[in-house]
Amino acid sequence: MALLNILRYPDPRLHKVAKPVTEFGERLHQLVEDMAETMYDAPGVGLAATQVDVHERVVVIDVTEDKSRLMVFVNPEIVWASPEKQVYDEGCLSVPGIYDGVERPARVKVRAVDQHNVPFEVEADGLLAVCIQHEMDHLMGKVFVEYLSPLKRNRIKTKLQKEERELQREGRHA
Ligand code: GNR
Ligand code: NI
Repeated sequence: MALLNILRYPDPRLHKVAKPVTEFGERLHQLVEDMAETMYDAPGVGLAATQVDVHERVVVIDVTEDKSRLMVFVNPEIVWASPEKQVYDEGCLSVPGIYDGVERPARVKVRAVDQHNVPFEVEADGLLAVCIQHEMDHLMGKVFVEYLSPLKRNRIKTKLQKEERELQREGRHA
């Protein structure tokens, strides 16, 4: 059991592309456990391995109120996306304190395996559909602020860089 450090935008490591998982052993099981613990602690409704500086196709999601339904997606692929779109006010644990509207397909069908290499498919709508697409973007090195205008993105970058410098200062003095 361990809490993992979450990378903060604009860390360049958030733009690395994750590789497929090929080994379904103890190391993967530990990663999934630590990612779930980190997501629940944050708290967040999803976490991609990219955000904890592990560049493999692993995602955990739990969109329930009472944190009762952990979903583990290894090597996920979107096999269908609805032509209808929805706009959702997105946030990200790697972009703390920032929320803005992003338009994406309203429903998606995803194929993945779990941490034991057992295949499954889910058809998702609402927040789950948003979250799956948001997490799969992370695996491709994409952060949701890249859907916003360059002006908004630059303001966010400047704000977070300032906060990061402040955190570094506090850390040194602690
Ligand atoms: O916790 C999270 N909430 C959220 C809200 C709206 C749209 C997407 C998300 S995902 C986010 C956790 C996160 O950063 N996952 O990568
Ligand atoms: Ni995110």
